[in-house]
Amino acid sequence: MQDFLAYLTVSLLVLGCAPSLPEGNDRTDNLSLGLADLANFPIGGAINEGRVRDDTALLAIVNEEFNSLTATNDMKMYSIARGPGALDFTLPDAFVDFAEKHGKRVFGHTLIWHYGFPQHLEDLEPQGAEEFIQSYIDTVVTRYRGRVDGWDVVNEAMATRGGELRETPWLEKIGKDYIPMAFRAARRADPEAKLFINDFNTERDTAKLNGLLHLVREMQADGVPIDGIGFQMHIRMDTDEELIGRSLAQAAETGLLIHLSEVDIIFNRHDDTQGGGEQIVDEITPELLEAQAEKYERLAELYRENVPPAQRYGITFWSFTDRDTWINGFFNLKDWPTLYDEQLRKKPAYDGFARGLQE
Ligand code: 9MR
Repeated sequence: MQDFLAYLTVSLLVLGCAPSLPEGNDRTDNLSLGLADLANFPIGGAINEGRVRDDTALLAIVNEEFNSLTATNDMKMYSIARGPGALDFTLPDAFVDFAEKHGKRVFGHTLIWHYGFPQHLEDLEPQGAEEFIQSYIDTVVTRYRGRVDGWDVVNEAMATRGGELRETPWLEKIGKDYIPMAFRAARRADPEAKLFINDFNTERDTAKLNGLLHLVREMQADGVPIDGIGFQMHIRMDTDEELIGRSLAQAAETGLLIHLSEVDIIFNRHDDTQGGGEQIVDEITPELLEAQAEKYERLAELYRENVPPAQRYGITFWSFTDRDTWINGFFNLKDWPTLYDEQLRKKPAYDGFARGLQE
């Protein structure tokens, strides 16, 4: 152990940095520094337990690089409220056990979302919908009390574009109150868990960000327990960097935690709808990979420049390999949005992001 510590100290001196090893992060088998070691805030990845269970290469990345994990789908309502019967905790239990076993912070995604609205709830009247939200959140959040550090309580509450609320079955049945109701239920079930509202395109759609921040400020004024704002941060190579910085700074003015919750960076375009991709880059080149590295570097810097240290909940990558990325299937594209290539080798993007954490 002495030798190991001496070696580690020398390595850190050689590298000119002195990161602290996150508690419980099982990195003692490898002396190279992972992203979580380089950052002074948590670095996370999104996975499903079933995907990583038997995939040693993916598991190695998880253990080397991240100290926080989000379930891609394992903790969604459609994975738990599968039918009219009792809730099914097979997938989330396996995920939380897995994350804990590997010493990672667990982030819960997501309690209330329009996508995958359970079919068996479609006929619920307002009262029944309210009761369902309260009891669903109570049961799920209580089950993982003290084990899940934070929750995306409501995901994508805002319309895809602009500043209005999204017309979801929850809004239709309950009205705007479904949002504070969900946060209050989550706080009652776990007073310590950090409660987030999470959305996409808010770094670049100013009207959407303003709408979201208006909602957040209303909640704060009404004493609704909200702790954080998630920027999914599915961005493109041409997403304006100044605008990203301003948006983060504006959100940070609320005093809440800021989570970059689902980061990836694409070369192509889409219209935010399933199958709505527009292939403008057919082939990846070293130049493009280098440009992407710079974008990842800048993103890490923008987070550090615009979010005060106490408000940095962390940066989480969404299906963080080009092999597993959701982008290609969802938008019907061929893209290269992540830090790892299809063979799970580090891309220049990885080094760029690592630089951005340290400068
Ligand atoms: O990556 C996720 C994909 O595997 C699922 O099929 C899909 C529907 O549950 O959700 C994807 O993740 C989304 C996340 O939960 C919310 N923000 C957008 C993400 C990409 O669609």
